[in-house]
Amino acid sequence: MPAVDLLAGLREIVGDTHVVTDPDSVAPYAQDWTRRWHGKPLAVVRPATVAQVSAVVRACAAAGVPLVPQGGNTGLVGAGVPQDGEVVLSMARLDSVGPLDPLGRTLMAGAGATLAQAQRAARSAGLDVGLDFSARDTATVGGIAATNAGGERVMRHGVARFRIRGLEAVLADGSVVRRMSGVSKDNTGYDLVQLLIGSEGTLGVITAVQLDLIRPHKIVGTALVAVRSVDDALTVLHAVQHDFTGIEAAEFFHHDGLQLVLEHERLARPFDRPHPLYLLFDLADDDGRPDAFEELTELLAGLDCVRDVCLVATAADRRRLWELRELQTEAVSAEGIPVKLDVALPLNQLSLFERRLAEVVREVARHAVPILFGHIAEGNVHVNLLNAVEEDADGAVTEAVLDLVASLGGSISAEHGIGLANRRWLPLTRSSADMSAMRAIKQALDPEGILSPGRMLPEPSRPAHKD
Ligand code: 2HG
Ligand code: ZN
Repeated sequence: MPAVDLLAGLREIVGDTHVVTDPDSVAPYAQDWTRRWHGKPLAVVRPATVAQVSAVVRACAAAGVPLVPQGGNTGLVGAGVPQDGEVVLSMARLDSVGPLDPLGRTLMAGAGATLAQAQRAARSAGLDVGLDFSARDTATVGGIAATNAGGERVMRHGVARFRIRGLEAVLADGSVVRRMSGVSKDNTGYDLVQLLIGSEGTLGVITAVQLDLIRPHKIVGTALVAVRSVDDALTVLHAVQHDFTGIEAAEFFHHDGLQLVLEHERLARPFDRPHPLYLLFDLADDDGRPDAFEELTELLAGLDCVRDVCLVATAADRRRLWELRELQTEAVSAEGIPVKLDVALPLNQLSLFERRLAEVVREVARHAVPILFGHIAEGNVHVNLLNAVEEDADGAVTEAVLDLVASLGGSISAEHGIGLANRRWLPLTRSSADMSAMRAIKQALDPEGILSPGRMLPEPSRPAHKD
């Protein structure tokens, strides 16, 4: 089918104004915000209902034109960015939030609802989503499900797949699967919900999500602890976890990352003098100890490896400390396009990884400036390498770092996914048996390769664009 016929068909399904082809309006959908991933889509299509999504998928499949679902476009691995000639299926208009079931503790949300919208709805009922990260105002619930996103609350409440009870999705043939009974025990056949979570748009288009809400604990305080090394940060975390049950989030960043945030965001420095590394954590009121704040102050003061502490309780002060961590991504991007890697190491390999990383980077990209930060409780390090994009043109820098990660028993993709960025490196930590099973799943659910071809798995054959 010629492209003009497909566009006419798509206009009939979603209405003229929701098939976008003029370059200025297409631009925000065609590139990710790091500016590393971009393509020239045939069109951006914005359906408003699951029936429209299904009809769009059918029309694209009939025309042999691949499509890529897109949520808030906050992904970092090119999974939701179009390649040339693809249709972008924007989920933005499927943004309903609710209903919320307070008894079963679930919240329905359309794929295009933002995380912040879902959080507000849950909090208005005294509950919470149990997921949080800095892109909350833009990242969508569908994107979170499709990428199995992580973030800051994972140590307590798990990654997205633990926070999702059910979902609705359109498969490559346009059929709709809906698993949203809300029943938390359901062993009826293969778990398609869990299969679709983290499939990055390659197995189906997630149109709605049923979130599994948590009962939040009150946060007693937030601590920023200055230490010398990642090992010291782990020692502090371990000591706090020994004495308190409710550690909600544990993050780390280095001096150079903090420096970038302070410069770019014009924020006040947290301590009079610089320190090599910072541990940031929230303490929740699980134990119901009335003096928890004072007890934590005392505990931290008694630890030899602690060089300085800032412990705060008010919402404004807590926000101020969290900004030092959450704004690292933007501060790095303001410096230039980084090589971005998202890895996880066993905790006992974390300090060795940091040491070896410095050597490896010096060897392969002499001018690179590594900025490391992340979610320390899961050993999840966001490796941002500034001044390394050129040296990484053929993947040499990425390969060197990911080889190191694999040799230390880590994960080459902790929470950002595979997308286009990491597909080449999958065999580093996935056996040929793994790869064959994944390919078989893709082949069974999307035999024509219509959904996000080339993401996740290297693409064996791509359907030709018939125009
Ligand atoms: C975060 O934890 C995000 O802030 C982004 O996962 C990480 O920019 C990054 O590398
Ligand atoms: Zn992260």
